[in-house]
Amino acid sequence: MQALVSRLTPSARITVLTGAGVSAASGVPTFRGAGGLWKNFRPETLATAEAFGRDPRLVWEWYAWRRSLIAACEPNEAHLVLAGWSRRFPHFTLITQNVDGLHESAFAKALSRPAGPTDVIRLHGSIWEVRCWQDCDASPKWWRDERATFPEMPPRCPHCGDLIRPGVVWFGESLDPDVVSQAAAATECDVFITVGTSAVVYPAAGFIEQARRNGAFTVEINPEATPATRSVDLALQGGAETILPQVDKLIMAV
Ligand code: BJW
Repeated sequence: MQALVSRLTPSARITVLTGAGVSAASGVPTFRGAGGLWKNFRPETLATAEAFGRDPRLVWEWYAWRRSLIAACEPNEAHLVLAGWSRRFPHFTLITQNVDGLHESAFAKALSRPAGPTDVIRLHGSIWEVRCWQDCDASPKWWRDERATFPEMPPRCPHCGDLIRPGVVWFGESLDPDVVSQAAAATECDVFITVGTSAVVYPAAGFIEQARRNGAFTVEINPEATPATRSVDLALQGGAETILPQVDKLIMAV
């Protein structure tokens, strides 16, 4: 751990990539592994555009269930430490695959201000945003809608009356190219820490290797081994909510 702490200096360019594991201690289920969502639900029936086209009601019921579950969750110590680092380190970038909004809530809680658009690079969108399924001209590209349940299922676009869809990135869909560019630029860093991701979903998983090629000291924080474990410079085995506060405490003591 000291090998990491000694590199977390005010001049260091620090990038953190998070996945579902960072929210596990908040009560948000992960996708893979024991208790993961994909144990009970098949991704291809719920997290693809084809699935939505086939059965939008089923897909929306799953997202409405997850919205209610996440609405009852609070950011944990891992989210709060990372929000604190964004203030402590001048060259800090946070990239997340998570759609739950808990990093943003942690900014509000730890820094007493809402998260700005550059505070969190969200690769896979947000569960709290929606889009018109037809991308109708009258509607914005996406908008926030934080209702956990909708009076009509599946919910409809207030502008054209067609369906709306969750504002997340499903399998087979392209990520927002601007967002990918921002994340790729952040792999030009001195320290790259991957936290709570199984490192199997691309392009996110590729950023770890990209950072290593760019000369970063790479670190993984995860209770389980992943495909990235053997290639990182340092693998810290444990929960993000335990390890990150430990690292933070050591930084304070320096
Ligand atoms: C803890 C913990 C604790 C537990 N503390 N840790 C290159 C190679 C191969 C395939 C591809 C490739 N490029 C693209 C692909 C295809 C595909 C892909 O990657 N497939 C692989 C699965 C094989 N990628 C895509 O389709 C992407 N699109 C794309 O690349 O567009 C270009 C393109 C277009 C057309 C064709 C091909 C390419 C889009 C990916 C979108 C992913 N979407 C989801 C759903 C989001 C919406 C929603 O939430 O409903 O995103 S899937 C799901 O996986 C979600 C997550 O963000 C993502 C990653 O999961 P994550 O975060 O890693 O979670 P888990 O559950 O997997 O892992 C949790 C980890 O936490 C575990 O390791 C635990 O041990 C750990 N943990 N407790 C710390 N307390």
